[in-house]
Amino acid sequence: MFMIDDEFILKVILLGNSRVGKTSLRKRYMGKNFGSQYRQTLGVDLSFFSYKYRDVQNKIVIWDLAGEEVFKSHRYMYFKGALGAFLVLDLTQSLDLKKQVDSWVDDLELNVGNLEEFSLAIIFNKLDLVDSRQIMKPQEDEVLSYVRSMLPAYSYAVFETSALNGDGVKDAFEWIITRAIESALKTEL
Ligand SMILES: Nc1nc2c(ncn2[C@@H]2O[C@H](COP(=O)(O)OP(=O)(O)O)[C@@H](O)[C@H]2O)c(=O)[nH]1
Ligand SMILES: [Mg+2]
Repeated sequence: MFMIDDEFILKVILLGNSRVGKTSLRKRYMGKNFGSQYRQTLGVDLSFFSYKYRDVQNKIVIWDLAGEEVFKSHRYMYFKGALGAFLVLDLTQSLDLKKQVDSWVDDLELNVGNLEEFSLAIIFNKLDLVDSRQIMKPQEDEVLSYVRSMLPAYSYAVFETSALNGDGVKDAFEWIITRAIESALKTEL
């Protein structure tokens, strides 16, 4: 977290295997209404926008992996300073779900630790693909319980989203953004 001109600059990261929909979710949320800026650097796509919360203007930066190979050598940098993350999973892919979640939990443990100020939104994306859905509510609950058991200090929320039609996207981003701002306010005190 940084502060410039009385404005928090807050970092939120997108986690998840490739093709789960991270970039589509980011683009859907940014939409046209935001006057956002966008920059690509070191295999990471950065989106910036302002967000007003409790009369305070905040700058949010969303980090999005452009490719997994680059990620491996910049892992620490990717996580550094983030107050929240999305863990994006694909509702149409149940194969290796546990393994997938495990690898992201390992990364969080290693690079974030079990910090009370950290918020994790678990996103089940591609909700519009009803006929190919493979992950149902009970498995979503299992994923949440499992991640929470590994990293009990975080704040959690679970969302089902469609980057295609926008369902759930605004709720998920607003949750993580407001959580990050509250953590920043708390940390600052
Ligand atoms: N039907 C549907 N397709 C999606 C959704 N989100 C992403 N996709 C598609 O899944 C593929 C991978 O998406 P992308 O955002 O590039 O995934 P990333 O690698 O995690 O950034 C693309 O073909 C997207 O159009 C969604 O919610 N619904
Ligand atoms: Mg992407």
